[in-house]
Amino acid sequence: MTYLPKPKLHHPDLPTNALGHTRRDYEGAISTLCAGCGHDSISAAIIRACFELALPPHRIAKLSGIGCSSKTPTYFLGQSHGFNSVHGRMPSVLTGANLANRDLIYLGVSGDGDSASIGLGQFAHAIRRGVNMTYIVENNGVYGLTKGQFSATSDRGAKNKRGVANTDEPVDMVGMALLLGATFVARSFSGDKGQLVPLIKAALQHEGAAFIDCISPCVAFNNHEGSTKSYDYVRDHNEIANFLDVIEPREEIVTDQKPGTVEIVRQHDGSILRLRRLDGDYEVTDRASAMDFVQRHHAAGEIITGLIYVDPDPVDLHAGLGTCTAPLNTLDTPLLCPGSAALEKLNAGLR
Ligand SMILES: Cc1ncc(C[n+]2csc(CCOP(=O)(O)OP(=O)(O)O)c2C)c(N)n1
Ligand code: SF4
Ligand SMILES: [Mg+2]
Repeated sequence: MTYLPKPKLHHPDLPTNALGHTRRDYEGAISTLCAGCGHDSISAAIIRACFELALPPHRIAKLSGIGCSSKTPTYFLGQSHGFNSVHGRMPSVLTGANLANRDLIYLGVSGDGDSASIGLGQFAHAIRRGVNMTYIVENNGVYGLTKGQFSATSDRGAKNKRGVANTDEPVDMVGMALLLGATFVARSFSGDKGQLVPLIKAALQHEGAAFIDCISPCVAFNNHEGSTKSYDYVRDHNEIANFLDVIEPREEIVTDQKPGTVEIVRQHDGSILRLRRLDGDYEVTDRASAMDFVQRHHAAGEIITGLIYVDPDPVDLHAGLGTCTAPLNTLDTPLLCPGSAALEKLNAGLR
């Protein structure tokens, strides 16, 4: 059995959000992943972020590819739209859905194999087109579902469970996302929910291509000594660049930090990102210096986590294409089929 529904009963005093929903209203089926898998912590962070933002579940569309990571949408947002696509093909399905109905909030969930190996081309084009989405890669450096082969994000020299070292250079998803023009780029760790939840909240409110590379240890195949995606390794090499608070437009910004250590970024939708810098003297809105910062730390063997880059004024795919603002399924026949005179006029304009 692969689908275990959760019992509906819950404590009557559970806190509710602005919509009157409890956290339980954002859950899905019971997870069938291995106990301790990082992916389950990411599902919990997504549930918390959507609950705290009081997003209407029916306005969210969750899409994934194939893999343990891509199974996770079954375990959260059980009242939202869902589409489990083919291995590596989630980005094009999400792009199509977004073009047809821009009114939904798009959440793409993928794995490092799904996005950096078979799906690298799809990932690249969805990001460079600026599809308005939150794209989370649950990065464990292996193909977990097919029993632990190295994926394209596995570091050169990292050892598999049998002690064999990887000989290939890794694909750095954060570096790729920055290069491809993502307007929101972050990295986090499934073991740090305090960092991950605000990043997901900010990404969901970002009106452009938001990418989060979330390191998510695979306890079955990649959590041993010699792995660079294990809980211990990531904890020892995690260099936290900043802490993020997401402030709703109506809230007051209060800061007791020294000038220069706090950066305020107002996103297009009015939400405010308050960044407390721990490391790095670069501007989070400067793509070139963000790339330099990530590369320098990568060369030193450190894993930078936090909000790495944000463009507060993104241009999304719809703005670029000048598409109509209404979802296509709401257009009526006269609009969809305006008659031969309108067609003649259109054709004349193209001659
Ligand atoms: C076209 C195709 N090729 C290969 C597979 C076999 N396959 C299933 S999942 C997977 C890798 C999944 O790895 P990842 O995306 O990292 O997810 P994880 O299980 O690690 O979370 C592969 C190769 C497949 N299902 N379809
Ligand atoms: S095999 Fe790895 S990735 Fe898959 S559920 Fe188990 S721990 Fe998670
Ligand atoms: Mg994987």
